[in-house]
Amino acid sequence: MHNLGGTRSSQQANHLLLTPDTFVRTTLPGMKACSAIVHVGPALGAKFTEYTAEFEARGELGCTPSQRFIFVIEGGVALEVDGKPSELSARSYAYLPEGLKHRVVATKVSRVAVIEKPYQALDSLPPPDLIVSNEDAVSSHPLGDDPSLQVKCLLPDEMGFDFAVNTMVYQPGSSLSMVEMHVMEHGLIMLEGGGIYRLGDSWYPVTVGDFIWMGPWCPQWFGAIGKVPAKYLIYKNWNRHPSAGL
Ligand code: UGY
Ligand code: MN
Repeated sequence: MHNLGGTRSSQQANHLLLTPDTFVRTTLPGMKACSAIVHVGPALGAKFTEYTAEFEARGELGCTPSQRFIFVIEGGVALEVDGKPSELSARSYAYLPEGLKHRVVATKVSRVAVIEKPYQALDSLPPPDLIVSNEDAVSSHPLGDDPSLQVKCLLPDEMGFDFAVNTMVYQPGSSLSMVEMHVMEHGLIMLEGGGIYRLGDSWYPVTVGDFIWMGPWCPQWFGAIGKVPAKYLIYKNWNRHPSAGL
């Protein structure tokens, strides 16, 4: 359905909304029986790359020169490090430090969010180690003093990590308490429900399956609408001086 050229997708100077009707699939080097919907990357000015990998059963991801974070949206994959496999089911995730040889092979038809970013080392600290976990094993905390907005930090609160990935769950009718404007950029995948996202000077209806990139200082606000909670997976650069890497 061409919808007469209409779409909710929008590309602006400091933000991007991508809706599934505009997704284009590609194959990245090393992928087998797997394709990537590249959501954002350096071509747009982002300092990270995020894509959804869609696997056939026994499909495989290629390798990356960067550190990598994977989150299983649907299905299941085997992560192999040093010949040892770990089974990752829905909501499982892994942090793979830069240079760690690994394989990600789907055990069934799967969708996996993939975030890759060149590591910004600190002289004072060694880089982080491999993490394999599941969102269900992480406890949540309210954002500010609002219990209707719960956050789970999937990576430890340690300076060694130069990015954070969180899930945020909004009960219907709840919202961010302020319009945020901050140095960090975001990559966001709507996992459940929907609502209204303010990005820059526009307000967008958003729903499960959408992707959003917010550039540094992009004004942002979200309110959950509907009968089910809204949930998203959100990346941000973190723990580094704003001038680092210049
Ligand atoms: O972590 C964050 O900056 C988060 N509160 N931003 C957002 O949800 N748009
Ligand atoms: Mn934010």
